[in-house]
Amino acid sequence: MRVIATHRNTDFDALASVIGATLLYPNAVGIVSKSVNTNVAQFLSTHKTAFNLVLPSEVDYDRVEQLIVVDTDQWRRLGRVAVLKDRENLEISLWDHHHNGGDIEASFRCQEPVGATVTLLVREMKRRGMDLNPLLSTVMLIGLYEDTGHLSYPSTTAEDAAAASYLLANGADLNVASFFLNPPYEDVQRNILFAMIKNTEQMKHNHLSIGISVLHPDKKVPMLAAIVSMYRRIINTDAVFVICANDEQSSTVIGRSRNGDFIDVGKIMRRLGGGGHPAAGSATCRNGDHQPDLLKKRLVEVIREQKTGGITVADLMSFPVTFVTNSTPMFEVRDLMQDQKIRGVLVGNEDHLEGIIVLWDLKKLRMDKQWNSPVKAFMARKVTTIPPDLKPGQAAQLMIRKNIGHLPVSHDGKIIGIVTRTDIITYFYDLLPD
Ligand SMILES: [Mn+2]
Repeated sequence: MRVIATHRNTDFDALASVIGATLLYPNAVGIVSKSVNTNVAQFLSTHKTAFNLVLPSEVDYDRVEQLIVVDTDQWRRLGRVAVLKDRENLEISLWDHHHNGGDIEASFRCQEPVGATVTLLVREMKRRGMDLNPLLSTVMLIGLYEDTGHLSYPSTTAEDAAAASYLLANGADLNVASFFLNPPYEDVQRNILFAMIKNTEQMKHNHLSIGISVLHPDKKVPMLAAIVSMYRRIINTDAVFVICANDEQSSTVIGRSRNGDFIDVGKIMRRLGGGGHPAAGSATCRNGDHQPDLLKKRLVEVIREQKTGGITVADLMSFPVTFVTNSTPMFEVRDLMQDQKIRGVLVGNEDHLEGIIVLWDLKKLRMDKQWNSPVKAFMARKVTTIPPDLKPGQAAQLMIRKNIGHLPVSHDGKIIGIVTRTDIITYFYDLLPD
């Protein structure tokens, strides 16, 4: 007997991968547990008879000779199917786009960092020249769109977009897809969103803002993960973590990050026994030593341990910085900008920043005699400075929010450099000279 299995709390990529695998492995039956995301449950309630799917309890595990695992590489996420863990002579194939360093040892392995597991299966379907029917194409497109945020998450690759194209060419229905991708919000979701916002505690870590909210809902909340994403956008922090008490026995933490390079949610969730991607993840913890409030303490500890390595503004900044005194006449400032090909000049000195004058400010001069006026008459006195360990993306956000193009870098009260829009653009578009 051949079976296909995936992780509990089954999302659409997992379900679509199970269904897709039933085509790649003829005679295989797909196992889908009862613990599935709400939109997956809604889909199954109307579509399950169209596919070769069974519940974990319906499988005779003694008769299983081949196991195909999709969308996870960890035994403990397979629920009941994990009874096969120590089975001898079990042939295992694995299809996954996560790299969670899991413990499933497979003789065949297709594990690559693409946006969705579906993409890896589509690659194989294309290779075999298979034609998909519109129903199957639709299911797989929903899985692909859900895991890539409609091809917008940073984890999305060109191959994901090509897979979407293939599924659309095979008749995937976008009306059906959007129905299951955007289930309507009802009172229960709105109330839980309000509770999340109300209970928010904010913390800072490495200049990043993080919101944490603990919830004790009286019953299971459908679409909680989607509400957490919305919550992050509303409170507009770099990351959020929502701890939700499920019942007496367990609590679930769901994390979402604005940018997985800043805060790797998947990494934090793995420390709590869960998993996920840099931008999204979750963990379910037994309450024993993890009552919701203790779990929160533990979560904060794990967050505090995270280092944000990699490039910082100290790597991008220009130095030494050009300073003028506050009595420098404006024509000298203008000439200095022209000679040095810079758009901003700081006023004061490295120990005492008095202001900044930028190219744009020169337009304020209406009369010729004003060119002899001191720079202090035209400079901006409120200057936003940044610490050297800020990430380039954070500096960019600050520039956008404040609509400024120069950020002096300050360390121990001393100005040690300056970051400009050009530095940021050069970095983000990889335009640095080799
Ligand atoms: Mn997935």
